[in-house]
Parts: sequence; C-alpha cells; structure tokens
Amino acid sequence: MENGFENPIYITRPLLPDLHKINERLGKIWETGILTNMGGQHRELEGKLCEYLGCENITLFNNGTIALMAGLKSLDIKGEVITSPFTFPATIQALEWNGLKPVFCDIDPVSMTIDAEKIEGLINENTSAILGVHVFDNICDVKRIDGISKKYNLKVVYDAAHSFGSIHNGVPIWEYGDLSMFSFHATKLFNTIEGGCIISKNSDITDRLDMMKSFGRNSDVRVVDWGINGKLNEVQAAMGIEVLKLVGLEKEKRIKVSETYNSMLSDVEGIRIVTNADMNKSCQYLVIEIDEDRFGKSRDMVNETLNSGNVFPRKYFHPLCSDAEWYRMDYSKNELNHARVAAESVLALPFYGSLSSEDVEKICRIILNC
Ligand code: T4K
Repeated sequence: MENGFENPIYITRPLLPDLHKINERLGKIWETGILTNMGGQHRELEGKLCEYLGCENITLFNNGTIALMAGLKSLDIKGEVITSPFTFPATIQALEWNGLKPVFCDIDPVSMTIDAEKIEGLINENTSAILGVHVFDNICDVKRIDGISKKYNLKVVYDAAHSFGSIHNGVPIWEYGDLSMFSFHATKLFNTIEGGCIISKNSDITDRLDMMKSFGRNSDVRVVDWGINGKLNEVQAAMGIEVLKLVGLEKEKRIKVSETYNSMLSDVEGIRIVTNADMNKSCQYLVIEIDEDRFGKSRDMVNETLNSGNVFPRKYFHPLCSDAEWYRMDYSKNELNHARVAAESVLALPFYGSLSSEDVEKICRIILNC
C-alpha cells in the first residue's frame, strides 16, 4: 500500500519490557503480599530515578495530574496563576482543583512555550505563581521567568510532563523553579503505565508531598496536612524499574527516527519541525507546524489524508484550553494570537523507536503528496 499502511500507525508505542522480567518482579510482589503503600518496588524505583535524573528528592505519584495538583497545593498559593493555554487540559485542571484561577498568557511562536515577555503585563495583586509548561520538551524561558518571579515574589512551577530526563544549559530541567512535575503515562518516553512525580531542590517540599500523597499522615499516621490518595502502587513501580532500563536505547532509536523525518521534511516550504531530539532531550514528541498558505494544504487536510492512510497523528494541543467551554468567556480572541495559530497548525507525528525508516519515509511521502 503506497498510500497507506495495512495496520494502524499511532503517535506512539509504549516501551514494554520483557514479560519474563515483569513476571519475576510480580513474583516478588506476590511473595510479600505488599501491593501498594510504598513497598520495596516503590523504594527501588525512587532510588533508580534519583540516580538517573541526578536528583536527591523525588515524590512518586499515581499519575502526573495528581502530582501537579499536590505540587501546587504544597506551595500554599492562592488567587491567580499565569499559565499557557497551549497545553493538555490536566495543567489547567490541576489549578482548578486547587481553587486557583488560570490566567492565560500567549506563547512564543517558535518554542510554543509561555511568552515570558508577556507575563509581567498579566501580574496583579492577586497573582501568586507562574505555571510554565515545557511543551513537547521545548523548554520555557527559565532564566527570564526566574527573574520575574524574584521581582514580584511569585512561585514558579513547571509542568514537565514531556521532559523526562531533559538537560537544559547543562543542568537537569528539574533544577528550575520551585518544583517540576513529570508524567509517567503509558504514552510517555518513560512509563509506569500511569504515574508521575514531583522533583524539587527543596526537600521540605518533597517531604511534605510524601505525606500529602498518603492522606496527609505523618509517620505516626496522624493527619497533619492536606491529603489525597496519590500513591503509585507496587505493580506500577515494578513496571517502571524495568522500563527505565530501556530508556537510553529507545532515545537513541528515536534520534534516528527524527533524523529521517528531518531529512524528508525540514526543507519543505510551509513545514517547520517544532521539536528536536538529542540525548539531552526527552525525545517525547515529533511535532510539525504547517503553514497552510505556504504549504498549500492545512494541518487538518494533512491529518485527514494521513488518517485515510491508516496513520493517526495527534493535534496536540487543539483546541486551546482557553477555548474550552469551561473557560472561554473570560478570554477575548485577540489576547492569545500565537497560541491560536499553534493550535490550528501543529501535528504530532508518529514517533517511537520501533518505527522503521521505511515507514517514516512513507508517512512523509503521504504528507508531501497530500
Ligand atoms: N501536562 C501535560 C502537558 C500533559 O501532556 C499531560 C498528559 C499531563 C500534564 C498529565 O499527565 P498524566 O496525568 O496523564 O500523567 C495522552 C496521555 O494520556 C496524556 O498522559 C498526555 N499528557 C497526552 C498528551 O496524551 P490522549 O487522550 O491523547 O491519549 P490516547 O489514549 O488518545 O493515546 C494516544 C495514542 O497513544 C493512541 O492513539 C495509541 C497510543 N497508546 C495509548 C495508550 C493509552 C498506546 O499505544 N498505548 C496506550 O496504552 O492523552
């Protein structure tokens, strides 16, 4: 099938360890009878992740959304939080569950992260924090955001759901801001099926989160803080330990896949590759931006043509969070021009290590001939 594939090609394929290795770990879990509540697998994964990510403090969670909710709660912030509308709904929902008002800021048209130049204009006496999203592992303007936060005494939280293991300016990405959230969802480079974590340089924050994720109880099981059930269970942790061993090789393979996409698409008029892949990046997504006027076809047309060839990219992130029924009345269309353009023109293409160069070339030919 020159114009398509027999079997569907999705945006990603989760990293799956050898089933025997998982069974061995399941055997250990069965022997102990400890299925959750921070058992041996959980402790082992915490240690392995600290080693891999170069951090000392980590709190594991049952998913990235709950991690972000708890992370925001741990900072005791109130009022308004300036954030990006160009993100997955979870970013905004984590604010809402904390009773915090999202104030949407436009994005930089190149990186597609929050436009740091426009943040100051949105600050008022109710502003308590900035919530940046390292969207597609394009890193926010962390230095400038740091400067703004110091000037106005604001907290800084990063939604680093897409940035597992990313190094920026020679330092791990979690070193920026008060805390960062990473997602371990099945669709992420590193997965625990569902899962996530908060990393902070400040051990007071991670100690507090360790309590908060377990009903706000201290070691005497007295409730002494805000609480929720945010625990990662032993089976998820076992999965994580085995998946982590595969991450390095998977990144190398994804870099090769990205080179093939680059060779086919980077010089095409009207197509821009928004992401980049190297060993310092998470290699999470491969996203293109399509300029309809210059390419001659819209993002939606390209998407439909790919779908008819059994290829299923994703329009991450469309519609904008600010355009969801829930929020839209507060925001006029003009304020978020770059974000609106991005939402109409991006396409996250299939991107995973086992995608062959022949398949990538075929996907690119479908795009080019559409
Ligand atoms: N912040 C940001 C910026 C995020 O992007 C996310 C999540 C979060 C916060 C919240 O983190 P978590 O609470 O999820 O840890 C997917 C993921 O579910 C979501 O984690 C992710 N971002 C988002 C960008 O993508 P959907 O609704 O697009 O997923 P779905 O089910 O359509 O999957 C996409 C494709 O992946 C499928 O077409 C096939 C493939 N797939 C999917 C699953 C679930 C598999 O091959 N295997 C699987 O198990 O949200």
